Amino acid sequence: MKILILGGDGYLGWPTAMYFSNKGNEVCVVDDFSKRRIELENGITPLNYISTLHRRVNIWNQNQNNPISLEVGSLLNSRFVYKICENYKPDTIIHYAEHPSAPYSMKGRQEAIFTQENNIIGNLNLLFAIRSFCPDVHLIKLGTMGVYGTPNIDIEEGFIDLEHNGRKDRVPYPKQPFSFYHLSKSLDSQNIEFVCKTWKLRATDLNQGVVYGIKTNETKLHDEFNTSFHYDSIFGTVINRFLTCAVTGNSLTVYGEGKQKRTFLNILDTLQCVDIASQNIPQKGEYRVFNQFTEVFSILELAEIIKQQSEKKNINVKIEKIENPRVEQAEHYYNPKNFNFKKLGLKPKKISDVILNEMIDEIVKYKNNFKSELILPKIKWKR
Ligand code: USQ
Repeated sequence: MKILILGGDGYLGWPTAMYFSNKGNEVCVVDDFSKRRIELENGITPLNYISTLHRRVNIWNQNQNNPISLEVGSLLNSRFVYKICENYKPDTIIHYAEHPSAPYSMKGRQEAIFTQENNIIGNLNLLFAIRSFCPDVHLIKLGTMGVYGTPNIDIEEGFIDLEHNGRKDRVPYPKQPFSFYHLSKSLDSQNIEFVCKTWKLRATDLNQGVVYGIKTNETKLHDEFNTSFHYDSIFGTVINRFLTCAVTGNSLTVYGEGKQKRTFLNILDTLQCVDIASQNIPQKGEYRVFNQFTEVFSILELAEIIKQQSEKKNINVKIEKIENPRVEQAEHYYNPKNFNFKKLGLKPKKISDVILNEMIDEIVKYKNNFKSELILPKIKWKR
């Protein structure tokens, strides 16, 4: 399969590129390095050592049978996107090239606009390029569970059957996003659904939960193949942050009472899900949504799991409740469904096993790079 991976320098993009290349696919990675620029602007560095994408690709190509190709450019540049689709003619496009941080998007006007422009207009450029140059391609776009919010009813996979005034219909599941970032992910999804109907494209939207993890089978092949592991309050996701705090002797920063619930999955399960999605190709004109997560916890439950598992390695952990910088429901019903991936054979990892067997030891290796000033959240949802 010819696979274009947009956002190939990212936390998920680079491991995905190696994973699919290792399976014998022809892979091309595309990135504009805008996440690295935001890191620089905000004084953020990942915990582990990260090579340039060029170097990672070079070393991969010297050591592995199947080379990866690399293109540098932004999805905001429509001519670049057209050229890539015209020249490469992919069978599958895995679209990770959207800004991933809810706190960044809530920092101010400029950051909100940048996030939405990059994510929505970049995606639109891609859709037009697909229509012109590769209309049969399978677009797999990374979405987020955060588009659903925390409604007081079960969360279905993208669509819900409704009965209203005696009539029935199947309609898109209501969106109640948590941030300008999550809003960008619902607007790009609507555009994709619309063009699948109108232009007869085919797409899978992966509404993914919060990812954790530091290693994949391929990152282990060479020191230069690390993927970026963030623990700061802008790019670090909660489990990665909590574990880094635990290992470095800092308190776990539970926002509010920690009763808010979220969905989670390990980075290896992200790879498995994207693989499963790529092998099960939708019909022309079909837009489908898979909820991509394996476990559900409240933030306090998560903190307790991390404390218990860390103590098995003789690491003492303190949990501290701090004022929640976000506006989110403090306590709520939460029952999201993930039948699609289960039906297609997903074999999930368990958070407690991954933490104990892998993550703690790996974070210990890099603990001297830890910068305590990156932990406390500085961006607030309300002024
Ligand atoms: N939280 C804490 N303490 C922390 C950090 C976070 O209590 O130190 C809480 C937050 O209040 C929130 C939850 O943990 O309720 C998750 O926060 P997060 O920063 O791990 O995740 P989030 O901002 O929701 O975004 C992350 C990724 C995003 C992805 C999303 C999936 O950055 O790209 O789309 O997870 S989801 O959350 O399902 O929408």
